[in-house]
Amino acid sequence: MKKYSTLGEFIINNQKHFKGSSGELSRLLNAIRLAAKVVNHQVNRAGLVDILGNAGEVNIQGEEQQKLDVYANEIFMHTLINREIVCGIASEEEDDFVAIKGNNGKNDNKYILLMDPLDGSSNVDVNVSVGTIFSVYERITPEGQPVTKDDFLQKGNKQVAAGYVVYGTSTMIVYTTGNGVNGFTLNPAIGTFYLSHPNMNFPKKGNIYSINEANYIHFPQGVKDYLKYIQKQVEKGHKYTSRYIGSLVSDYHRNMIKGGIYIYPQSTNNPKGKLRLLYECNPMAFLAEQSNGMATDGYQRIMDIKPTELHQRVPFFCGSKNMMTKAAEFMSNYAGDAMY
Ligand code: AHM
Ligand code: MG
Repeated sequence: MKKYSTLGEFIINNQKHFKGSSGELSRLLNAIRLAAKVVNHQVNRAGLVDILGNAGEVNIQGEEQQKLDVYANEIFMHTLINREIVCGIASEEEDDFVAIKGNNGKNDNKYILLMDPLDGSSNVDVNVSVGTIFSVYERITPEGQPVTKDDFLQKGNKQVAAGYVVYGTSTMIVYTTGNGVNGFTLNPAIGTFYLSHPNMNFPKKGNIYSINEANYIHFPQGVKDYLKYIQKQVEKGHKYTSRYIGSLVSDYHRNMIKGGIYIYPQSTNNPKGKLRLLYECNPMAFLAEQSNGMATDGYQRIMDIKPTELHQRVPFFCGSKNMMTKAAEFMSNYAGDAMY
């Protein structure tokens, strides 16, 4: 691999590693790359809404403004549908999955895609990073037939590819096809993503914990005990620090680079947690496991959970192995509370 490869070059190069590859996955990743650039452009204009018009209003160019999460959903849906490269899409923004027919009325494509088109979108108003999360599976229904819900309710361990786009101080695509994790940074001047973070890995030892601690009183006892353990370690002089953006992609991205744990547990006010198994937790879990990290619901591996519904929520623990192992120890003391 050349040192400064672009995402386009990298995708083509990577295709060679898949025996008998038809190039379908490469085309799918290329479509995501394109949609990401379009959404990035719009996210960067978010600060101008007061000038160009608020969501639902008509701006001075006579265009109706849309909420950014609705816009991102439309861009990703249209890009993938127009290119006829997937047979079905499920999105956090849609009530049900969408089955896609090709021009011939059939669907011969083999992949389905699940996504959260703009995660953490409430952060847009305050100029904080947001992200797109995606997850790819091979269909289980025969090619040529319409997809069914079963195609989407596969365990995370069946994922073929997963990744995210982070629209931050720079815009990046980070993804895996099951062969490690690589990150690409957008050069906005020419609209090209360059391989900037090859072979990303969680540091062996993390020291950042990311959790919405305002909910402490509602947390399971295992989480409370783990947080107290960390704080006692700090008292003894160990260097732990708390960082919580409230934007999963950004919190995950920082923790993968610097080492840390992200926790969104079940709680008395959110008995199943908040995050969605299919659109958020499974893709992040695949990335974590491909980069020397771990992801569980506090007790079991996220990617082994059999989904029962599209918008299912699960508690989510994800990060560096040392912190995940310690958190699991505290959780296991209350394994009887495991039901959620
Ligand atoms: P969303 O899909 O409605 O944007 O919610 C998901 C977001 C995550 O990005 C973030 O980690 C979490 O919700 C923050 O939740 P909270 O504000 O309860 O801490
Ligand atoms: Mg979300």
